[in-house]
Amino acid sequence: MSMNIETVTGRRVWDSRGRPTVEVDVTLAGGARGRAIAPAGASTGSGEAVDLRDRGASQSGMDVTRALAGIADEIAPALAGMDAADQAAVDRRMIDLDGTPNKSRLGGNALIATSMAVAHAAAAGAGLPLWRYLAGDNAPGALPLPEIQIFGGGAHAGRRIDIQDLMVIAVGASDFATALDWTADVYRAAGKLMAERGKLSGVADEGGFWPLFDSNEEALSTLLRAIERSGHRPGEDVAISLDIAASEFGENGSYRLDRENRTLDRAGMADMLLEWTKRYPIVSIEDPLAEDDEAGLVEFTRAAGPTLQIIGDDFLVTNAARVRHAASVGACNAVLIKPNQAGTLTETRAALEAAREAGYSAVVSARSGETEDVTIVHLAVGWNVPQLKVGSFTRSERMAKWNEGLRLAEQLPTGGELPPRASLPWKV
Ligand code: 2PG
Ligand code: MG
Repeated sequence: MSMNIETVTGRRVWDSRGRPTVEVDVTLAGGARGRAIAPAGASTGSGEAVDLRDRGASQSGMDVTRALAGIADEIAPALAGMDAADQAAVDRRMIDLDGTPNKSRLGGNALIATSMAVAHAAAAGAGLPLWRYLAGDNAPGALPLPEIQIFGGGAHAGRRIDIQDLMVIAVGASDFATALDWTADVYRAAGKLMAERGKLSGVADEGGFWPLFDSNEEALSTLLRAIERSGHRPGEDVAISLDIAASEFGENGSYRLDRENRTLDRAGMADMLLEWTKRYPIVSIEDPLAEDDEAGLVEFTRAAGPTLQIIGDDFLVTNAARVRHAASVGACNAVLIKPNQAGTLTETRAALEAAREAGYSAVVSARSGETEDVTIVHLAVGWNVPQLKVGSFTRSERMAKWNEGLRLAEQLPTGGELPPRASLPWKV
């Protein structure tokens, strides 16, 4: 069956925040089809591939007409006739066509939707599920350990609290389905606690409870209480992980905590987080300091790194060169892998390989603006990535991914088995 690309068609669809986004359909000469949708971030790193928006009157500037025009006028003709099985060549063609260092001309949204749709079409042409196609000659991995949000904050909740994601990781679960069961228990317990305290007020962008808290630490202590209430052992069964998303409120080594009406310097910020790791069962912290605070990240990693997972998101933006640099200076010990930060699957994969070479762990991640697209679950399994972050345990753009994991468990020779604990970077 011919794997040559015949058509590439963009379409305007809507994401979980009710904003327009880009969907791409790819057909191959042999008849196979692939489809993918670009997600969108709210707390974006400055080094990410640019999400091309019209900036006109339509949809408050968020419309994607220009990104779709680029697909129709330039990307589709350039990819026509290319071999969909040669992902690297397809992605290289789009990178060259765009011609900018940050994909600002054709848009990272146009490129990633196309790149993923090509992979889907190639997998369909090969008669394989995407995860199996991506694994190639490598043995398929285990399912990734879920990292699931209970409270949203920061840019995903009108900055109601400063820190962005308060999440749990079911570190004691033996399989994927059990990890989801335990998380559902914690989510419900957190909802009851909020209701009892008169603090239940809907959900934030990724489905975690809206954070009606008086301080950042109140959110943390409520999360601990919710784990206890759920009947699971804090730290042993279910641990806490945080995405501070510090670039949102920190610059030049200074961190403004609006909720608490105080400003911390780099050392003060690091001390606050280190203190929390002593008092709460925290196994992972993402973006503890801002993307411009490499010195702070190096110091923090030196202080906490041996027992804590420290993930670079805004700081590393799924970029292989940045990961290599971080490893050379000793900043972070894990990488968030978001395909749309890189802009193509080939570059996403390169960032993951750089992480592996550096001995860094990796977490495949969704964005705060998501859709029914479940490609990232296949990437995590096919590329053997040990962890997956897709937001909370409500809203179908999130549940679609967790549910896809349950389906993949049935296809994997290892069932729903999770990566061995020893392969993860924290001590519990
Ligand atoms: C993050 C993501 C997901 P956003 O910061 O890790 O929580 O948020 O997509 O807004 O960058
Ligand atoms: Mg983040």
